Amino acid sequence: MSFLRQAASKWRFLAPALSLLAPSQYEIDPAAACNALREIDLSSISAIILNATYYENATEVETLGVCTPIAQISEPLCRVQFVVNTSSVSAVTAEAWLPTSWSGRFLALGNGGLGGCIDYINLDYGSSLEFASIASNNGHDGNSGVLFANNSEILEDFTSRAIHVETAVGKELVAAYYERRPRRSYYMGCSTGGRQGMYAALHYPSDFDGVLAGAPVTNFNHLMGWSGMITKYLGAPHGDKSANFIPSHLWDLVSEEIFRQCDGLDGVIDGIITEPDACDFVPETLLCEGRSNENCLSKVQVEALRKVYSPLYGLGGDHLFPRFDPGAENASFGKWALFSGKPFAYTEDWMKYVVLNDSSYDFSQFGLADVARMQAIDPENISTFDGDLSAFRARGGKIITYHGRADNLVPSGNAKSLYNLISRTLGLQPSTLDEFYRLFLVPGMEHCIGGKGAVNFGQRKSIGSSRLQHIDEKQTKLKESSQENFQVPGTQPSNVLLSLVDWVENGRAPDTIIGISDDGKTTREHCRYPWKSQWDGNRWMCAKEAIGAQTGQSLHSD
Ligand SMILES: *[C@@H]1O[C@H](CO)[C@@H](O)[C@H](O)[C@H]1NC(C)=O
Ligand SMILES: *[C@@H]1O[C@H](CO)[C@@H](O)[C@H](O)[C@H]1NC(C)=O
Ligand SMILES: *[C@@H]1O[C@H](CO)[C@@H](O)[C@H](O)[C@H]1NC(C)=O
Ligand SMILES: *[C@@H]1O[C@H](CO)[C@@H](O)[C@H](O)[C@H]1NC(C)=O
Ligand SMILES: *[C@@H]1O[C@H](CO)[C@@H](O)[C@H](O)[C@H]1NC(C)=O
Ligand SMILES: *[C@@H]1O[C@H](CO)[C@@H](O)[C@H](O)[C@H]1NC(C)=O
Ligand SMILES: *[C@@H]1O[C@H](CO)[C@@H](O)[C@H](O)[C@H]1NC(C)=O
Ligand SMILES: [Ca+2]
Repeated sequence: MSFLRQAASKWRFLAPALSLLAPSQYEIDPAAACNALREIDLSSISAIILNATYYENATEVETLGVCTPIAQISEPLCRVQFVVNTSSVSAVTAEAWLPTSWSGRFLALGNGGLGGCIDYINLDYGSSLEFASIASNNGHDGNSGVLFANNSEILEDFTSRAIHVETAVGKELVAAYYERRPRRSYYMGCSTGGRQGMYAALHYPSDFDGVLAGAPVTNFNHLMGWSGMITKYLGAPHGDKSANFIPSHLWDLVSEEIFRQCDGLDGVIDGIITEPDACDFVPETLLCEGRSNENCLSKVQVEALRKVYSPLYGLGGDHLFPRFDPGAENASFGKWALFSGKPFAYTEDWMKYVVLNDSSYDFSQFGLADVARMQAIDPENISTFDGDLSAFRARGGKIITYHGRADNLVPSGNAKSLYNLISRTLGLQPSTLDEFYRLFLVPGMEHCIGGKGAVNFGQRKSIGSSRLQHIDEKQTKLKESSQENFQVPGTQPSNVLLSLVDWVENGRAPDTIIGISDDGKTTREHCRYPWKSQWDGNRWMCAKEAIGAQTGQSLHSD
């Protein structure tokens, strides 16, 4: 096997100086080198190796943890499983997938929700793209907050420590296996993973050269508060016994009415509301007005909708969180998370196991005072709503962030708020901020993936369609995968992870990101905020002018 010789030839391509290394270094047998990692002593960094196994061929393997039983390995690699003690009462379990064909790059991966789940799909994706890839369980297994109760160490792993620890140990493993440290280090994650990436850039600015942060759940306490308030407006915890509750067949009606009022605002009736902030949804058109019709809403239900589609303000009238994006109500993933008449599970867990340490907490008491309380405590600095990226910027770090505009779990307004916070904090106007931080808003995309828009742009491994990815997360077997599935003649969707690499390593920043729809039929350029996606009669373009303006200046002619 030409293990390190192969790696070396890539190195030579990318970094000519390394061809000076002695040839003998390239003659190591990868399987033997992998087995040797079992004996490596990492006790000085509180880590132990559980196992190290070389996989010569694509295969399915059993996983660690409780989230998914089987993972796919697509390329030859050394799989290392390890545990790092982060305190006497907490530990992070992690895996490093070290591909035989290595680009010299390191990729750390994040988590989702309140998890707890090693991101096996992207370990496979990253290693297939020749990154030495690391993912952890974020300090606890599963996707609930129960273990946070009375244990600020496990909570700290989740809020701020696990990514830093997996990265530190991961880089040591890379050095041991390839006999050199990674040339460049990247991070990729979405949702909680997006927040973790932002946290790393803020607090560990030298961990990564590039961060890809999708739908980051920054301003976390207010997000938990907002989610809790939305469920309250809609009847939680009393479900269909509450007059505010809106049953699913009426949500279909609400969604239809929103699209009737707002789909065409962008000039194209396509089931996508390009700019939800331009949608001034008037729910009163759905009022029954005394009719005893099944297909209409009571005054109380319409009032609930008014609150859902308005921003959240605090007890003192201060703006806490943006509104639910009109059009996102029809998203398929997590569709009833906020509409079921039950408390949002993460908000309830956050109150019970973090804010109060009281598993008997009664959610019917939840209100704005609790939102203020969460924020005042800001448990282990979870908020991650800080615009001071100056240290990361000074090191030359780059951040790409993206957010779907039909995201029913985290409003896309949160990404705008963060962008504007950073701009304000650093005193940089967008054209200067864009030198290291770019936000791409993705019309018609749900939470991280999925939806009617051009939602695939390399933000994670594509498995035929992102619908299948949702199914895969629900523990079915992984399917054969290929990025090439998504290429249609004449248009190449972007790979946003490799765009980040190109930006960091070659200084070529992506002006736009091209996505392709789940059915493979539509591509569309996604614009970086504050540019607007605008239909010029023939095609979508990115324009500086407000949507609906007659003369948009094209991004490319800027
Ligand atoms: C981690 O903690 C466990 C349990 O406290 C202990 O058995 C183990 O030796 C520790 N590992 C390291 C590397 O310190
Ligand atoms: C290490 O992994 C291999 C392959 O899955 C397995 O056969 C072996 O039992 C594992 N060893 C330990 C100590 O878990
Ligand atoms: C890997 O695949 C090759 C070609 O099919 C086969 O010869 C080899 O035995 C396989 N290796 C393992 C470890 O299964
Ligand atoms: C909950 O437990 C954590 C960890 O022990 C502690 O820091 C916090 O003060 C506790 N909160 C309350 C309200 O008791
Ligand atoms: C909502 O989603 C369903 C299922 O995907 C679809 O059939 C329906 O047309 C959508 N409604 C609107 C208004 O887009
Ligand atoms: C946290 O500890 C307190 C004091 O020991 C206890 O009353 C409470 O039940 C614990 N909370 C949880 C959720 O275990
Ligand atoms: C949270 O932030 C405060 C204030 O900056 C700092 O003193 C503390 O160490 C931080 N905690 C963690 C877990 O990072
Ligand atoms: Ca439209």
